[in-house]
Amino acid sequence: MVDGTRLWQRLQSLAQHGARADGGVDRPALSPTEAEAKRTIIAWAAEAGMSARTDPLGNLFLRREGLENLPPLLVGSHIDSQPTGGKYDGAYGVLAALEAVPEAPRRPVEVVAWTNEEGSRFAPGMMGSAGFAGARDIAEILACRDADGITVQQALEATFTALPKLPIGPLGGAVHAYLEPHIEQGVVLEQAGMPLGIVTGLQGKRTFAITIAGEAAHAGTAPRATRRDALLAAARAATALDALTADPADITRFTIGRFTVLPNAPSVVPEQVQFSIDLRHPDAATLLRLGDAIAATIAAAAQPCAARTEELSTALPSRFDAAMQDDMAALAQGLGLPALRLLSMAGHDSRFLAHICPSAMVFIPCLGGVTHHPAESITPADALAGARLVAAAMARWSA
Ligand code: HGY
Ligand code: MN
Ligand code: MN
Repeated sequence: MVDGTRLWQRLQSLAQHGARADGGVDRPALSPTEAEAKRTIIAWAAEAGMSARTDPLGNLFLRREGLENLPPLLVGSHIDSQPTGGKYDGAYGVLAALEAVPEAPRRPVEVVAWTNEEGSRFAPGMMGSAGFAGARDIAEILACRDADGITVQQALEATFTALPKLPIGPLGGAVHAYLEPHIEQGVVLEQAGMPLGIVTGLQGKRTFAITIAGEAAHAGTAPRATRRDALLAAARAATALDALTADPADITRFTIGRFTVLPNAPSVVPEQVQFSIDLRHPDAATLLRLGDAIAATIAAAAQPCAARTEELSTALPSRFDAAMQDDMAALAQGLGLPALRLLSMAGHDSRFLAHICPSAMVFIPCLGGVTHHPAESITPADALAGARLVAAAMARWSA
């Protein structure tokens, strides 16, 4: 039986791992704070008689054995956060799943917390789910470095050392189906006055790493005529990309979220700028057209500086399993809980699980659509409603 009070208390308790003074959460992937959060979740799972294991990518699995030895139903999300994150992005999905696990299912049920969904410490994101689904090369993942030069491999070893009793199982394996509960991170449900969303799919997303190479020079003596100023070149490129992705219908999402200048000294003409691009669109052809134009747009605008565009990830729009959506719509109706079908504008680990098994998502509102922000908030009533639907779906799909 889903206990809304316990779920709410656990959401607040988990948020203490990486708590920010402003009420938000800063819990980087494979960090000591994330390892402590895992320790807390493992203890809660043990109270419910569930076992815990991890895998070579640090994904965390909490398992309820089934009456029969079948491929498990997998339900969960992630517990890493953005540096200025909220309490509920990802964490809600893991804790709602933990709250909703049936007592004696025919099919095993596993609650999962994927490694590095956010892609903030290590880019790109969704490493744990992509590696699990065989969609990314493991060696490439392990070699990724954070801003301090620490590799995923080294961060994993630190996490395994912090949790020495946690068995490390194999990577991947058969999965019966996957369900990801998550906050909407938009305002559609709130504006519709709906407590639940049944997600039809994910919009497409392409991410890029850009390097603009200029030449360091003295701010006082270097003539403008001979300068190769990487910052002004990057500014021209950003302006040109803004024009490229301008969209009167306001559907295209173009973001430069990270921008670093070297040597970042007030009296030195910048010699290098690196910046990120996050491009999203629900239409595959538009996403391809705009993404394919990025490199040439930057190269032209950055002259006389040199520009390098590296695509980090490409994910076309994806659709979730129609039968699972219909099941959830019927279950929500049976629970007397209104539910709206909607496309997800945010990316989720379900993108990769959908490559290997029938997958679905359920949303609850987050107030004002505020997310990836310390003020992210949900209501206890919506948290409970979501967990009740997850419990009904888990019971149905593990029977
Ligand atoms: O970026 C995303 O869409 C996800 O919230 N990490
Ligand atoms: Mn998330
Ligand atoms: Mn997020």
